[in-house]
Amino acid sequence: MNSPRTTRIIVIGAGVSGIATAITLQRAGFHKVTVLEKGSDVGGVWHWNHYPGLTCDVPSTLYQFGFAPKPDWSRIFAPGPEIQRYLADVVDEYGLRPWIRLNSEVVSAEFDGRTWQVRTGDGAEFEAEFVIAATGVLHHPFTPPIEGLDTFAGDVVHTARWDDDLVTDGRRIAVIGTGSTGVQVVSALQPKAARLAHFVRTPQWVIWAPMWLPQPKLLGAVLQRLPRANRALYQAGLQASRLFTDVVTRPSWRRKAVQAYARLSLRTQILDPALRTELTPDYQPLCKRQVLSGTYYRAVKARNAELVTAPIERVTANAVVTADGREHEVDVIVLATGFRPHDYMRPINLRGRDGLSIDDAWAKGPHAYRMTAIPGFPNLFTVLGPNSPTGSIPLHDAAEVTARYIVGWLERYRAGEFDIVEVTEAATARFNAEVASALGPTVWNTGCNSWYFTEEGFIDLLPFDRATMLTMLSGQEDGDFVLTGA
Ligand code: N01
Repeated sequence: MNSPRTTRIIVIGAGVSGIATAITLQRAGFHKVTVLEKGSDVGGVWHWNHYPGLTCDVPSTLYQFGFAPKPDWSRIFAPGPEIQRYLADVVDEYGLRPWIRLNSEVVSAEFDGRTWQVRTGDGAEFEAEFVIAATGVLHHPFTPPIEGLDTFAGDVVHTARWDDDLVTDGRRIAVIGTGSTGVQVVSALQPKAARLAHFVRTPQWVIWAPMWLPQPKLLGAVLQRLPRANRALYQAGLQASRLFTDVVTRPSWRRKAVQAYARLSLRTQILDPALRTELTPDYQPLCKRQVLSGTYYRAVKARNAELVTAPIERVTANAVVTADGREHEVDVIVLATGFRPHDYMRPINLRGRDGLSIDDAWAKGPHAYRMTAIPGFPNLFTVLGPNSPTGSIPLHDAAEVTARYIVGWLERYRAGEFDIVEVTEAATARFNAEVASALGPTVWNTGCNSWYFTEEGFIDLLPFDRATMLTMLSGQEDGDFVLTGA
């Protein structure tokens, strides 16, 4: 019997999906793995984001790896720094550090017909049989092209690149944007601001939730002593999360119930009719990525706060000017304006078979086979790539399931079954047609603008439940791929 082939693998990114991938590879006995990470530490979004008020609005029980459930979260909804620490701890616990090269931004990855040639910004070069892109979705901050923003004399900061030295207490603050981030940062900054103006272009439904609830210490202590119970709790959470998928993927009584709760959250907390009108969206709850907060409505009602719904016209040296002619004088502008989520892997000069660039391959928007394989890009896979279930299924779980699927291919390569694997256009088109049809009855398709939409107007999410995802990624269907060599 032949000895297993050496398999060199480059993983791009050491965030949630990169860590899940590296550990899945490690557990399958792959040891020639290099993880190239652009940031100065692991953690992905949890490394880059450290704005005031950063909290995970997904319960911690579901926002962790199945192979490393943490027994003792401080809160039901963990604060950002604790999640970042958890991710770093997992990396240490699994001894991954020697594989990870920090401050290493991949600038090009080219397939030469046999192997991938990968280069980082500092000029280092790597060769590998496989590349796995775990580059994340919410990675590139979006700065809106507001006239005069660059002439503002005070401080301008994007939430995803927060300056920890920035003083906000006692100052006049403008926060632009009302997604999950805007709502969290407004709640955190308002109490100590001199004044806070929240610029809301499109109001959001904000579901009331007690984000501050501690996880009982006793529970943490018990789960620490009983790892099996801890894993069982995680599994129970995963099973329970199926109910949430149904809420977003098709009309159901559960969707109606959550939407009624969203409306109730607004009605019971905002009693002033004028303010309530301004805060009432003209689309269904859950259509955009749902925002949860137990403090936002209180913050915008405060005496030092103002909700500004008139469109922003321009920024001057000391003010944000709105279309109604008002000049809102401020000292600090906080851009909670989100990300460019569909720029997967870009601006890497990514070139697949015969020099095909990812920009050309995706001229009509990002698309992949089952979230992970791209025609024209042999021996390359993505984790949390196009159509990832960022709106319905726990993220860590989706990353682990995808990583296991990829490892299935790599094991076959290692066993010498093929040299090159590439998904076909036909299989990718078929998968995308299935997705498009299943997106019809989703709540994301009920008439709102959101970051889920690509520029081409497609909803970049997975409209299936977890069971379907598991089936979809349970084994390789050779008929959907071209296998060559060996
Ligand atoms: O970004 P967003 P985010 N003038 O894209 C507004 C995850 N997350 O950073 O709706 C005025 O949702 C824009 O307005 P509009 C989560 O998945 C998770 O808040 O386009 N406003 C919108 O209000 C989330 O969904 C956690 O009209 C402008 C806002 O900016 C995702 O990150 C915590 C504008 C952008 O909202 C992104 O959330 C935080 C302009 N020119 C975030 N341009 C967890 O707890 C844009 N806007 C896990």
